[in-house]
Amino acid sequence: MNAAPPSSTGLRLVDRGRDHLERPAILSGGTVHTYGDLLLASRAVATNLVEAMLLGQSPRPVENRSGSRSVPGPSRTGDLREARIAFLVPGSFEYAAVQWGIWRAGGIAVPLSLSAREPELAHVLRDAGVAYVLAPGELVGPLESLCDRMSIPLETVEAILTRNQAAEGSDAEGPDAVRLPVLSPHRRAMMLYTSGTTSKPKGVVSTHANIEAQITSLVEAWGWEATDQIPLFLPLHHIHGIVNVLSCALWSGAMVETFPGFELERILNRVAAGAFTVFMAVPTIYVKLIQAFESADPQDRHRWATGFSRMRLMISGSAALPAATHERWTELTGQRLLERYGMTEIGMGLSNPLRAERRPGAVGQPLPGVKLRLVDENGEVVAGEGEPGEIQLKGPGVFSEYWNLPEVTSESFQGGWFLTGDVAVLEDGYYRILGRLSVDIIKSGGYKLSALEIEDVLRRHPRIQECAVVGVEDELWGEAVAAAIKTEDGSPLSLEELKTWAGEQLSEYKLPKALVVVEDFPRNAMGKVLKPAVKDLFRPD
Ligand code: MLC
Ligand code: AMP
Repeated sequence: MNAAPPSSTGLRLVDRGRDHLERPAILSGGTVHTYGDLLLASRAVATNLVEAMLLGQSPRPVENRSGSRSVPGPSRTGDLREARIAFLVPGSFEYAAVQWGIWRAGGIAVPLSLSAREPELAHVLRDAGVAYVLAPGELVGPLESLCDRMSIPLETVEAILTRNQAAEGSDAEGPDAVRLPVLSPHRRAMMLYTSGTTSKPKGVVSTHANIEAQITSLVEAWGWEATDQIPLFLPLHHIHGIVNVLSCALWSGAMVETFPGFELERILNRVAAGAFTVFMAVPTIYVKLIQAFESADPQDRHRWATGFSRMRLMISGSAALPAATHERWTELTGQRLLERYGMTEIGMGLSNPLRAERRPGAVGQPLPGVKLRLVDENGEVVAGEGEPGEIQLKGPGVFSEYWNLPEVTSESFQGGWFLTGDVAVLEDGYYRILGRLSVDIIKSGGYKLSALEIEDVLRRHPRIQECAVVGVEDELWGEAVAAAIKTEDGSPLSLEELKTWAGEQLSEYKLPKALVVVEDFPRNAMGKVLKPAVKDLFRPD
């Protein structure tokens, strides 16, 4: 039985918005949108989606990892019953309205990457079995022929937002109005595509309960308040932007200011104007900010430093923050960055403390609700400090399954512990990340890339016989994609030529930044390419 009050959606993130109806939620495109606006707009999205979907095909219910959760059967209320709804929407008020709207209608939100090329979008739409696609008018063009070929309905965000707007919270919906479902937190909510040890990205499925646990853990650990104001410039098909920034802020009644991307100058001006209390970014962004400081005139440096120094909290994550970058940032702004560690499958796992030492080069301790252990190469839980091991993790924030990949899912868990593939060590009470078990995962500017996915594309080049992709150390990107190739006839191929060709199939940020043409690859006795030795090919002498 659901004990929620009659006006409840069953989703605490959405229901909490009613406590802040008049407060600003999202500043986007120069307009302030309140929580009341967000509730109204998300309700319009939900009811319009339900109407559109009920008129069309009924979505198929699906089994989860344990196979135990049943999806509600047909009811008088309109319920998308976990249909996958994809949306290609830049960070904005409309993004939040669409995400909440899909949730309120009982769908699974599948945010698409704005950088994705057509074959990448096609993989997600096909793999997820997407039933409906939403995009703003200006982005519909590139999706039209794809959706047409795949017979997936495509609608503009403008249309789905404006049809049949009903008053939020009123029970005065007419007899013909769609009644939205009261949702169980154990329903699937979101699918994020993540690259990794398989060539094609996998769909990471999280339930509403998982997302809520990820949010509440961070709200507690980082002291989120309704008075907080945060800029949002990270991509919104990844957990960093979606959960840590957008959802934590909206849970707290705080305000988010959206930017179409990392617009350095505009963001610095807003920082100098004192617009933000909290700031979250990946290490590459801190490197870019340091470069901006170092080439600015003293007046600008002073304005920006004052803005940053007044914030109550600045966080770095998604990739390793070099201790030197951490320290340089403190010299420039007086801020001690708080570094934390996370992953799409788990939310955030480890964090330096809000009110105690924030140690450069370390990621702190387990966050509230997170149980963590390190396991060595022999499968033994490490006994104590100083012994490295793979991070294995349990907790209510851990995802439910990789979509349609039951075997991959079960191989990713051992006795209920999720195997992250990251290696860490505990030193003097703080965990430090040492690296990853797989050489095929590359973290570039906070994006996780699969060497296997990039190799699969490069291998299709008519002149490439064989190739090996690796991540090489890079001051700006953390790791940069580098490709070693063997051409059919030993003829040269330029990086630019390769990028132009591969750029049709791969997002720009996956394209190699360095290229060598080799006569043969370094191999072991079995003939297998030795990736560590391939990395050495890119080391400056
Ligand atoms: C852009 N480029 C990249 C890149 N981003 N190349 C490699 N890696 C990247 N991450 C390319 C551009 O395509 C362009 O190519 C060139 O680099 C210069 O681009 P730019 O305009 O200077 O880059 P910018 O637009 O400023 O983007 C940089 C960035 C962005 C750091 C803002 O990459 C970004 O938003 N990263 C964050 C990703 C993220 O949110 N990850 C979280 C995943 S969740 P060319 O060829 O034209 O020169 C996760 C869990 C957790 O990790 O713990 O949080
Ligand atoms: P993603 O799959 O995009 O969610 O990326 C998750 C991965 O990012 C983790 O498995 C780590 O390898 C890496 N990561 C996240 N935060 C940190 C950090 N603070 N230090 C080092 N690596 C990190």
